Amino acid sequence: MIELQDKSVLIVGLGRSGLAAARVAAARGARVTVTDIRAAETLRDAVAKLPDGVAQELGEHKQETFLAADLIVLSPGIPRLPALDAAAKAGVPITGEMEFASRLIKGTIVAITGTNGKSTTTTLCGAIIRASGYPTFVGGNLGEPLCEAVGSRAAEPGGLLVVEASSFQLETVEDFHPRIAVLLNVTPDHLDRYADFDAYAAAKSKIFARQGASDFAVVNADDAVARRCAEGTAARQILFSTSGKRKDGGWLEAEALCVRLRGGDIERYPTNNPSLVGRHNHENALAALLAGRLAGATPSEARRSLLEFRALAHRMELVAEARGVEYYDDSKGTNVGAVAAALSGFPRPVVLIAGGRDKGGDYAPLAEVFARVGRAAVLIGEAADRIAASFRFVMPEDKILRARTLEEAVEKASVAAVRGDAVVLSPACSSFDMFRDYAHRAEVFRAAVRAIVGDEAMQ
Ligand code: UMA
Ligand code: ADP
Repeated sequence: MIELQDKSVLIVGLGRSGLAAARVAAARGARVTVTDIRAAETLRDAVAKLPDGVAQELGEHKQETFLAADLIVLSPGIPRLPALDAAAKAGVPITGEMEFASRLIKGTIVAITGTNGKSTTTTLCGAIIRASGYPTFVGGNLGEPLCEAVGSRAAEPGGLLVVEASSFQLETVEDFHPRIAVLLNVTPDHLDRYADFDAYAAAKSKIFARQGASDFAVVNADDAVARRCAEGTAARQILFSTSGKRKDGGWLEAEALCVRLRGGDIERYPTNNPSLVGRHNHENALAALLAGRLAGATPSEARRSLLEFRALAHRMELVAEARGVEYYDDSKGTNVGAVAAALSGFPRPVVLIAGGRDKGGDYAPLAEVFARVGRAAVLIGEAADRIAASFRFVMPEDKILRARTLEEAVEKASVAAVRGDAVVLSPACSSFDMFRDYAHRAEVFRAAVRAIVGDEAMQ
């Protein structure tokens, strides 16, 4: 447990993480300052929620404030800043919001990372554990920062915290110690933040850094990079696979997700939940089942939670059907691996709406999958040229369309689609060139679809 009384704590970023961290630090007697690059006018809502006595430096980051702090707590989205480099050089301790929270938590942590599937797996695993009767917190990168759990029953001994951990959050971990750490997959993403793919994978590997021999590392045996990331872990490895039969861990049979732990009986779970279709969702379900069972959930509650699970919003969500064309919102498909997984095995020809802010990855693996299911593509945003350059190898030029806005893209996609097709927004990019975030992008998509198909065709 860290001592914060009378310490000078600087919180960088006043989004969800910064606000929660400021509250926690202030409640423990720290002298808290928050700094955010955005101007005060745009931060009014967050400022109103700050506890009394928290100092604010908004619209700028002042180096002298960084140098004067006893501890700096970063929001995950904060990039490398000159003021941070200076503080690090001067020996000021710097940590991230998730690590900061974990130093104030005594409950058992189940942490889940991977390039894709984190939110689905975290939500399902959280439901399985909660249904089994433990005081449970479910959050992290999923939305509710881990600081929100501090002081709750879940954070006390006997409680469980199911935490989605992003690479950004894992960059700064030191004492963060999951009893169960899950690594789903590692494919290129966020290459605009990391020097290269190895640096990104190294951040993911940090989920295992503090684990010991009595902990568990749940790892996707089918993903060579994930296996490599877990190589050095001191924890007991529990592997799962959707491509091969295993004798222990997790695997897939014709009609069942199979789990066998520590030489026990084979448990069989159903695969027929329509919200968990596709090989990638079977991976997520196996990981959630293994982590949940290792954390103490019962097989009957695990089975029930698996059957009751409903897909999260903006993950291949059917939003409308009109004239035999289905419209899907997969706005959360923000990298090549996610979109490739969503499209591979897709049962209809796809008119894909993709593009946005480029993250420096290679679109060729997406083009390869798209070649099998693609009817046409409508490209938007800053990445349009790079995606077009890859798609040209698999699709005639006149099937690769451009649009200046998402509304225009939906119009063009609707014209290109024929009965039996699907129009899918699955951008393979982040949204920040045109939208606030992926949820805003989804909202605009839904409104644009509604404008074309009418209210009665919406789901
Ligand atoms: N800011 C500065 N200085 C800078 C840059 C940004 O002050 O140089 C400020 C911004 O003006 C803003 C604040 O920092 O006010 C935002 O901080 P943040 O980006 O860390 O956002 P939070 O609201 O704290 O949300 C974060 C996660 N965001 C990111 O990692 C980018 C959320 O994940 C997470 O749900 C939340 O913490 C709670 O844990 C979102 C995300 O996009 C969903 N994650 C990435 C992903 O999934 O790919 C990693
Ligand atoms: P994350 O939280 O890691 O972004 P989500 O569970 O929100 O993951 O899923 C985001 C998108 O990634 C989904 O719409 C789906 O297309 C794809 N996806 C989900 N699970 C996997 C997986 N295990 N492997 C590859 N892609 C996946």
